[in-house]
Amino acid sequence: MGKFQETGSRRELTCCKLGALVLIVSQMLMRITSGTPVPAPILPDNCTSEEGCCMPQPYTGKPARDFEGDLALPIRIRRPVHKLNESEIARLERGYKLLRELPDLDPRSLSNQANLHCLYCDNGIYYNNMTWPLEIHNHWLFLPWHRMFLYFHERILAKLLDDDTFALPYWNWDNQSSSEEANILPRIYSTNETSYLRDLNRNKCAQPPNLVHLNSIGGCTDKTADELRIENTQVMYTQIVTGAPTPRLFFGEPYSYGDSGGYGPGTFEDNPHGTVHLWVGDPDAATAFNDMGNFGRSARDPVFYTHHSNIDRIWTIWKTLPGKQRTEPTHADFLDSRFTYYDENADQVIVNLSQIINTPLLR
Ligand SMILES: [Cu+2]
Repeated sequence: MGKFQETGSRRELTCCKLGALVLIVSQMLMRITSGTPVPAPILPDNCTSEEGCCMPQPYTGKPARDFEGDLALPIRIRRPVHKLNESEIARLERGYKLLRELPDLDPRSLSNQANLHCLYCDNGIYYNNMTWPLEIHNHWLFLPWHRMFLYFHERILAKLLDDDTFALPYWNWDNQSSSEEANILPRIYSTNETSYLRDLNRNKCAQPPNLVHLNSIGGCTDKTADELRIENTQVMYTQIVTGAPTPRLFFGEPYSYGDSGGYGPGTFEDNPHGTVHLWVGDPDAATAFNDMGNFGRSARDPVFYTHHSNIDRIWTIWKTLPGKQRTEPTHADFLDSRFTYYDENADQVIVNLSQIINTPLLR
């Protein structure tokens, strides 16, 4: 099972440097020679998951169709989770209650959405004749794949709630204000024992009122709240502003059809995205750092979606920062990669990556 931040810019190669060099060179050669966008996998037929992440069989939905977007949908505005009002909280609770009540055979259930995320990372999908499994982390597909995963998660909740205005909230962990409770694990996701937003596998040191540690390597820290506010601000500034002035630095290394993934995360994917995952996961779980800290189970925790809602938001903000290169990659292997998801009706939909960066289309 893959752990967040197993690779990345912050990790020193302490052994096998020669082996790593050979691997990197062969990766670069593969990138030069492969050069085609990732085609849409056939779900669940392409599944090779050894972690039991395959989607329900047989597939009972309509034949997979190309995503078109629905311009008749209302524009949804995502709000900070610590500022939701009572009716918004009740709606969110009800949505996750309905989601958790879906049967195991429904590909929209919370556990099957987690399985879909698992499939796209933990060696779950091998294309015919390919040496490496498809991987959507640690390179430039990370941000767009997760944006669309969230899009369908939001649409599934909206359908269950019969409310097309439903929008996911975002966990505003980048906000270090001492007068707001933005940078703690959201209370509505953590403090009520009967809440449908809770998850039992979490780090005991990630409970409110402890502040998030954006430089976390998992587990606890003895830093004070003031120290954490300063360090968190520094992390945001170096990872999003000074350390990521180009698409390659922010999104990560190129990834084409058939490549081995996992060697080139962008600054943002690594930290704070990966560090927040690790901070929330339970270091003492049977599989250390479950649920949030492992690819295979992270999307079982409802906080995953509010965390990634903030990732999506910061991606949008990054594009507005000064500098002429704060744009999405323009290579066809990026723009024309295609992914298969399940929509709010449990039908398979194939999305072209260029649609994912077209936010008006996503409403
Ligand atoms: Cu992920």
